[in-house]
Order: sequence, then structure tokens, then C-alpha cells
Amino acid sequence: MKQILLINGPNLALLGSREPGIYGVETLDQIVKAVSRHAEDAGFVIKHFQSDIEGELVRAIGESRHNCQGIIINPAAYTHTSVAIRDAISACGLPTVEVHLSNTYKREPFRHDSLTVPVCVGQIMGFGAYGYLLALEALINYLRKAAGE
Ligand code: CA2
Repeated sequence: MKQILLINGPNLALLGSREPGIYGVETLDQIVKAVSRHAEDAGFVIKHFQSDIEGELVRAIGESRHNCQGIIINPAAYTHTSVAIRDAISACGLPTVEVHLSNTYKREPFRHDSLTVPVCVGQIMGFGAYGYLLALEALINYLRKAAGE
């Protein structure tokens, strides 16, 4: 079965419990279930991993190259700081779509730069939880084109 790694970074386990005005009311579990349902319809299995720890995220990205076709990642705050996650995405070589719940350009200037997006296929932001489904669709479309389908 073709697998997609869905990765969520620090504090995203709090989704649905705080700051609904910025991040929405859906829980991470609801988001993962919705993405998994849509992926299944398209013939993919979602492998989800959330961590607040940079090194664990780096390891999960590295390990995914053995058994996944692509990655959807919300690196959360590490988007703006982590050379390690950027290097892991680049080194694993899997097509990766970056997703953000909020439109980071409407927020503080320190959120305007992403260290990770230059090594991704593309980025989706500002559409809340729906952005994860858009990211899935974009990644599957990319994978099918790359396979000549
Ligand atoms: O908009 C996004 O998806 C972010 O990646 C979310 C990160 C933030 O640091 C990025 O700049 C943009 C923060 C995730 C924190 O998630 C929370 C969820 C609920 C309550 C509090 C924090």
C-alpha cells in the first residue's frame, strides 16, 4: 500500500482546546481522521506522527524514505527556526507539502519566513484544517504526475 507521512510539530496536539480564533475548532485527531479517509479513497494510507521535539521530527522524516511516497508537514514553530528539519526534508528526497492552519503573513514578522518551504514542493496556508485536505490533494496530484499516470 502506498503511504504518506503526515507530520505535525510542536503544540499542534493542543488543537481544538485553545486559540480557536487562530487555529480553528477541529482537534488534531479529527484532522488526521479526515485526511486518512480522503487518502484511503485515493488509495493511500496515512501514517501520522506528532511531536514537540525537533529531533523526533527529524528522525521520523528520515525513516519515512524507506516506506513512504511523500510527506505532508506542519512544522509549526520549527518552520521559522529549524535548519535540522529543513535538512531532513531535503536529505530524504520525498516530495513534501508544507501546510499551515493560519496565514502566517498576516501575523508577527518572525512568522513570515519559512526555513523549510524552499525544500518542499509547495505550501498551503490560511485555510485552517481544510488546508490539510488541500495539501493531500496537491501531493497526490504531484505523485501521480511524477509516476506518469
Ligand atoms: O498556522 C500554523 O499552522 C502554524 O504552523 C502554527 C504554529 C505557529 O508557530 C506557526 O507560526 C504557524 C503554532 C502551533 C501551535 O498550535 C496551537 C494549537 C492550539 C492552541 C495553541 C497552539
